[in-house]
This record gives sequence, structure tokens and C-alpha cells, in this order.
Amino acid sequence: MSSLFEPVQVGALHLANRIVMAPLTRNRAPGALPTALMATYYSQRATAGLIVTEATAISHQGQGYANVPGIWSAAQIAGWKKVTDAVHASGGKIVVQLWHVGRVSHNDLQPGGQAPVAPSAITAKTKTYLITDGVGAFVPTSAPRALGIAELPGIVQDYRRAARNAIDAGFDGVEVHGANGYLLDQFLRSGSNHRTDAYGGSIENRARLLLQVMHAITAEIGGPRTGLRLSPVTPANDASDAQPQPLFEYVVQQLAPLKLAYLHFIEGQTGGARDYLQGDKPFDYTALRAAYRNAGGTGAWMVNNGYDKSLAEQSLAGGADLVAFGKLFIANPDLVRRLRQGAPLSEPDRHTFYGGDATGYTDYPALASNR
Ligand code: 8OZ
Repeated sequence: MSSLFEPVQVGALHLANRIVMAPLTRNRAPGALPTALMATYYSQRATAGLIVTEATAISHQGQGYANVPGIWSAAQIAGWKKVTDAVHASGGKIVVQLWHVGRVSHNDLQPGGQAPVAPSAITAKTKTYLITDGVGAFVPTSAPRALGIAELPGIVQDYRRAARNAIDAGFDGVEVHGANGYLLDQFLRSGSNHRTDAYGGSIENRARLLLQVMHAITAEIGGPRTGLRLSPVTPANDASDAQPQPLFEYVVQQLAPLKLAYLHFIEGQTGGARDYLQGDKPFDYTALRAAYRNAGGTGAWMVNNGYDKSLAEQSLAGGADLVAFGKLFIANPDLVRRLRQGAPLSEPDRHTFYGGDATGYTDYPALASNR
């Protein structure tokens, strides 16, 4: 049997296998409230060793798309409790992905119709998703305003409170969304961070907000219940950095003492080329892992982006601990079983990825049980 199907201890979490359901935005939470349909969807996928929820806003200001869920209010916590109960009843483990979109938003989604916030007042060349009169559309993001330095402790506090809410909602832990050109990644990368204060310029300064967030969350709920997702070279949402290798090596070295459950890497371009080039040379993930391990980092190493079974097995043989699958989990609720049996995989319908109802969400069948 391949090690993909072997149990593994990840921080405080005992996982039945090394197959992770990647975070997938599905825009089916009207009013930012998790629904009963979401509980069904996640519990159908509970044979994953670990489920990472769709990105979930830590505050109203952290919202950037229509009908994505939040985790700042009592009603949201109650909604998520139904999701975690359903997943746990089906024998699964689930963490919530904590999200602040920063500049990847639209005035219509922000408190009081204000401008979205960012490290610097630079508009992202990307789109967000609005639903107007029931009709969804991708629209350009709004011009952001630069956050004042005095506002940053409040954002750290919003992350901390969201992590506490996650535990109250019954989650096994949290994954901080530090990837894909959202707020924390905007601070990290030189293309979006032109600040001249203690949060901009040097690598140390650009990493400061992320590290403060990770310290606050691990102080609140413990490192062994905390993961982090990073995407060192993705151009998603207009993210760019001139020298990602030293930046991300510094980040993982600083994280080593926090005893995190795991680090989760999107390798290459999110949803695209694994060998995507940003900076002057190919990104070296082996060197990144060595930097983390040499600094004493013990967290599990989770890899993601375009994996199939054979690439996943190769990656585990090469030292990864967990493999996250995204699109395959949309159309194959019983993906773990299908991979184990070498059964055929269903193809997802892109038209129902974002928004809508049960169609293309909870209606993908599992294999017949007598197979
Ligand atoms: C697809 C559509 C909207 C958001 C990400 C949270 O890229 C997302 C996202 C993906 O991480």
C-alpha cells in the first residue's frame, strides 16, 4: 500500500490518511453565513485525511467576493458548528481557512461601501466576483487605500479572534491563508508592498505582519492546531516579488519555533503551471524545506497544485507529508477510495464552481458501495 493511505500525526491532529481536501471557494454562503447544504457537502468528503474549508473572512473588511462565508459573528460560529459536527460524525477532520483579502475586493463588499485596504494604494490587476440581482459576474477590483500603521494591531486581533471562534465552532484547527495575493501575501511581496515604515522594504519588514498574525494565533489556540498556506511564486491576483527564494526561506525559518501543525505550499502558478517562473531562477522547494527543517521546524509539509496519484506518491517519497487535491474533490466526494482502488475519476463542471445551489456541489455521486 502506498503511504498516501497511511495515517499520520499532524500537530495535534491524527489524520486517517495523507490526502487533504484543498480549500475551494464555492460562493454558496449568502450573507456570509455557512448553510446546511455546506454541512452536507463537507461531510460527503469526510474520508479525506483532512478537509481545509473554503477561504473564510475573519472580518467584514476581509471580505472580497459575494457569498463567501465569514467567521467573525455568533451566527457564523453557529453555522460552522453544524458543518464541523457533520464532518466529525462522518469520521473526518476539518480546519477553517482564515482569510483577509486586502485589496482583492470591491467597495460594494466593504463596510459602508468604503475602499478595500492594502499595504499600499496600488490597485490589483485582477477581478473579484459580485452577485447583483441574483446574477454573478467577475468585475475589476476597486482601488484600495493604504493601511495606517496604527490599524495593523487591529487586523492581527481580528485573526486572533477568528482563530478563537474557529475552536468555539468545533474546528480541529485553522489554516492561515497567506497565499494567492491576498492581504498577508500583499505585505510579503515587493510588487504590492511599497511601504516605507516597519512593514515595508526589507524582507524582515515585509514578513512582519504575517509573523505577528502567526504568533497571535498560536498564542490563542496553539501551534499544533495551526497551519499556513503560502504560494511563493504564484502570480495570482497580481502578486509578484523580485526575489521569492530568500523571502520565503526567511519566513519559514522564523516560523520554525512556533511548532505549527503544517505548512501548505502551492507549487508554481495557482491552478496552472507547476514550473511557473517568477524571479530570476526556478523556485527551489527542496531548499525551502531544508531551510525550515534546519531551523528546527517540525510541521508537516503539505504540497498542492495539479497532483495526481503518481505525482503524489513521488512527492511523499521525496519527503512531503501530505498532498492536497482541489478540483478532484469537487467531482469525487470519495476521492480517497477512488485513488486507492484506481477507480475512474469524474470531471467537475466549471460552470458550477462559483455560486449556485446543490447542482455541481452536493450531487456528484460516490462510487456504488458494492464496487
Ligand atoms: C477562486 C475564486 C475566489 C477566491 C484563492 C480564495 O485563490 C481563493 C479564491 C479562488 O485562494
